[in-house]
Amino acid sequence: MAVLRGSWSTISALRRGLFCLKRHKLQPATCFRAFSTDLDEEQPAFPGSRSKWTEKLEFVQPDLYDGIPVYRVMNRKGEIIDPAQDPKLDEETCTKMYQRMTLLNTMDRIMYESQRQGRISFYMTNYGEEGTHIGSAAALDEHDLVYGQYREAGVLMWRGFPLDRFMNQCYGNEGDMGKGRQMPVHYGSTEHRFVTISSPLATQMPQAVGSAYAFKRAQNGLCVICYFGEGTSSEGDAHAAFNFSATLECPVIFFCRNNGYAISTPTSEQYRGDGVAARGPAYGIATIRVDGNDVFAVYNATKAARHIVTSENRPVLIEAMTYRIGHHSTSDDSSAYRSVDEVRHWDSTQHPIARLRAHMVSKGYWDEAKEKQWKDDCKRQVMQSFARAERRQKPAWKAMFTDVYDNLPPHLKEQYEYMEAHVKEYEDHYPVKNFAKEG
Ligand SMILES: Cc1ncc(C[n+]2csc(CCOP(=O)(O)OP(=O)(O)O)c2C)c(N)n1
Repeated sequence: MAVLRGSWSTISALRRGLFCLKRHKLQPATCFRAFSTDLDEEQPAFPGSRSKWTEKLEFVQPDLYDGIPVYRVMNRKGEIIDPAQDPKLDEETCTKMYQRMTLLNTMDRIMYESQRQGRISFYMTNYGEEGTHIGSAAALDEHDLVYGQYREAGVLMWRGFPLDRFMNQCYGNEGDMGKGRQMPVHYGSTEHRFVTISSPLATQMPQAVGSAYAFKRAQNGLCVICYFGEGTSSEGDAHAAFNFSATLECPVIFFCRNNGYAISTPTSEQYRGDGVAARGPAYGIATIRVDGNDVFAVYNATKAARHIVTSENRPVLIEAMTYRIGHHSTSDDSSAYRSVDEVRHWDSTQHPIARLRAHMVSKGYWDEAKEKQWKDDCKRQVMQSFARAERRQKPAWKAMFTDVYDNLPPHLKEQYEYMEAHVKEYEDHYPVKNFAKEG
């Protein structure tokens, strides 16, 4: 082998080659060629590239290819297109999927209305994206760690986070684990392996990679899933997370919900490339684009992704194409930037819930009678939970100070004493009876 000629430089080339061999699981011939001076003429040996020489002066054009295809299992009517792709989920699993998707939908309706009536300060609905939540959550191990953005309540719902805890958090009452210190929909639960939501976009992404690296070191066979919107993928932190996950070879699934809008900014104004998926290969990340309104396609893709990330210790990127049917949040009015017809189209022809229901009806898993009974039951559950949350007191104001540090620092102690005196003096001006006494 030409590369073995010479002395010291050869040995170091060999060591580099062996390292490269191990790292990239390459065959010796492929690997050593990269360090052979003789063969440099045939193939460039620059560190960090895998290309061939060319004498054509040509720019790589972004529209060279048709775009990454969208993987699907069902058509719009809920029919399986290729039987080999049917996940063959049993009646119980399909029913659980359908019930969680519709429960989420019902909770969204009631909470959205309650915000409009001034009962809670803020809310974000998940309309149209139910398939991305339930399909992915169902394919994970319940101990896998979830980092969400804010529009992934269905993942928590799949894991059994009770309705009362959703409501308590949105009401910021004394039953809220965060004691009212976060905005509504900023859920978190250690028990359900769901890291508390952070408002600043992409915060969760480098953090998810850090957790995945820890999982890799612990060799616990688990993975991390990190959800984010396509708008968030433009944040610097998203790029840092992608690159770190690939270079550190971390078991993390990046799950992008591409719902067409970052508040009022449509995807056509967010990027010029082939969506978010096209960035995956550029970072050395295995990537798939999937129909996010097809719960089975999301399930299959996430299951396969989980297998790759846990067995090979490397990241995977899933771009789930979907559509945000609701407004961005209760602070938004989407009729200002998109047409009612556009929304109606997605709602009436592409809805993930309707698609799953059509499939279940064809299998004999679901019918009109079950639908009616479940609808009533679902609404009753949500209304009862909502009424319970509304009746509960607000957390004790003292918890603002006492439930942060183990030992209260002097500057907070001073503020605490000031507030205590203030509330006492102006007791009649504050709704103190609505607040618990002790935190
Ligand atoms: C760092 C940062 N910049 C801006 C915002 C304001 N903001 C909140 S949500 C949002 C749009 C995010 O869009 P996307 O990631 O596509 O998620 P979607 O809301 O569509 O689910 C923006 C700009 C923020 N929360 N954090």
